[in-house]
Amino acid sequence: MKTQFEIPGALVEKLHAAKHVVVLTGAGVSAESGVPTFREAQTGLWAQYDPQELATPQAFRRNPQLVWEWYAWRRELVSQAQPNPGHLALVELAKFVPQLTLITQNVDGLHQRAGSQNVVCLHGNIMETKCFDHDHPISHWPPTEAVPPTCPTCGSLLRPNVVWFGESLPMMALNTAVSAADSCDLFLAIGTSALVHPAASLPLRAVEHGATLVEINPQATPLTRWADFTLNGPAGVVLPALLKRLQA
Ligand code: BJW
Repeated sequence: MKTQFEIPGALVEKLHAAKHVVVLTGAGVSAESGVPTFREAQTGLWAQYDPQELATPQAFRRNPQLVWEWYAWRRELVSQAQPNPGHLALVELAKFVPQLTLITQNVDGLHQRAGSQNVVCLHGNIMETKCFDHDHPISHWPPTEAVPPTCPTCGSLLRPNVVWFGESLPMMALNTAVSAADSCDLFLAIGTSALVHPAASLPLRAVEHGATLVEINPQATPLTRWADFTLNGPAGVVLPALLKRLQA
C-alpha cells in the first residue's frame, strides 16, 4: 500500500479502467476554501464549541437562540467561501469516467457552486431552512425580532435544513449513496475523518463489494487500513495532480 503523496501508476490505471467511480467527501475538501472542519484540534469548529450543545435536536430544544445564531454565523462564512481546486478537479473527473456519483457530507454547497451535477447531499444544506416540528421548507418569513423566527405555516421554530446527530438522513439520498457504494468499482474517500455513520460505512460497503478504495487525507483515519491507495495530502493539491496524470 502506498502511503505518500505520489500518484501511483497503478491508481491511474485503475481510474482509466473504472466504469463507476464513487466519491465521498467530507469537511476536509472545503478546508482550503476557508470553511473550518469539525474535528481538528486547532481549527475545527468544535474545538471552540461543544457539538452536543449545537448539533442535536435536544440542544435546539434547550437553547434555540444559541443554535440559530451559530448556524447564522456559519452561513455567513459559507456564503463568503469559494470553491477551491479540489472541488474544481472533481467537476473535471466526472467528465473523465463513464459514471461518477458524488456523495457529500458537507452542507456548504461548494461542490454545486463549482459545477458538480447531481450531488448526493447526505447531511442537508446549511443555506436552507425548515421548521422544527413539521419539516416545512421555508424560504421567506416576515421580518421579526424573534430568534429563531417562527414558521409562517405552523408557528413552530425555524431551524437549518441539516441533519443533526440522532436524526435520519434524507431517505432518497441515503438509498442512492448505498446503492452506488455497492455497485462501484472504485471508491474515493476525500477529506473525511470517517467517524460519523452511516456515511462512514459507505467506503467499507464498497470494499466488501470488491471496489478499490482510495483515500485522500493528510491524516490517517479508520479507513486508512482498508485503503488500496492512500494519498497523504490536501485535496486541493492531490486532486488536481491526480487529474493531470489522468489527462497526460
Ligand atoms: C483534509 C484537509 C484537506 C483536513 N484535504 N482532507 C453506527 C455506529 C455508531 C454510531 C452510529 C452508527 N450509526 C449512527 C450512529 C449515530 C451517529 C454517529 O455516527 N455517531 C458517531 C459520532 C459515533 N449518527 C447519526 O446520528 C446520524 N443519524 C443516523 O444514523 O440516524 C439513525 C440513527 C440515529 C441514532 C442511532 C442510530 C441510528 C446523523 C449524523 C449527522 C451528522 N451531522 C453533522 C452535522 C451536520 C450539520 C452541520 O454542519 O452542523 O455532519 S456532524 C459533522 O460530522 C457533520 C459532518 O458532515 C460529519 C462528518 O465530519 P467530516 O466531514 O468527516 O469532518 P471532520 O472534521 O470529522 O474531518 C475532516 C477530515 O478532513 C479530517 O480527517 C482531516 O484530516 C481532513 N482534512 N484538511 C483533505 N485540505
